[in-house]
Amino acid sequence: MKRVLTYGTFDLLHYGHIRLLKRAKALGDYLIVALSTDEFNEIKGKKAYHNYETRKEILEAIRYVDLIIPEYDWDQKLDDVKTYHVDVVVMGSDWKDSPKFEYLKDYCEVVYLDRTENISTTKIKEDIMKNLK
Ligand code: C2G
Repeated sequence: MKRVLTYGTFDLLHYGHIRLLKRAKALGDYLIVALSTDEFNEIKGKKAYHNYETRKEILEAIRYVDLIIPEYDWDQKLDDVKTYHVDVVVMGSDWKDSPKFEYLKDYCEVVYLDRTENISTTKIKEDIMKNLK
């Protein structure tokens, strides 16, 4: 049983997120998503449209996702890898070579998958605002 772990806010779920989750699951047999809490989003400087419970409910409906745990701190990742016996941590390429992930390479595989172009939660919000004008 190869266990995969990924992190994120996953707000206003879009096909960039879905493609990340699909490819992450394809790297193993069991995908854990560490979902940023509302409090951690504040630390990240992100204001999600949906709160944690709603973002969790939406993610639970995605066939690739097997377990959702809270992400509440930058420094919980190594504990997560050990607690859940994670084999692979996967992130989009915007995180490539980030010290927030690279150190995990001593404990598990770390894989960066190409980020899907031309879609983001920010772009969705901006496009909606443009169409309202
Ligand atoms: N993503 C992607 N393509 C996009 C948008 C997002 O592949 N067009 C990926 C990101 O690279 C990330 C995941 O989808 O791996 C979730 O994206 P966000 O919710 O924006 O996550 P982020 O705020 O980067 O949180 O501790 C790590 C952080 O919690 C990561």
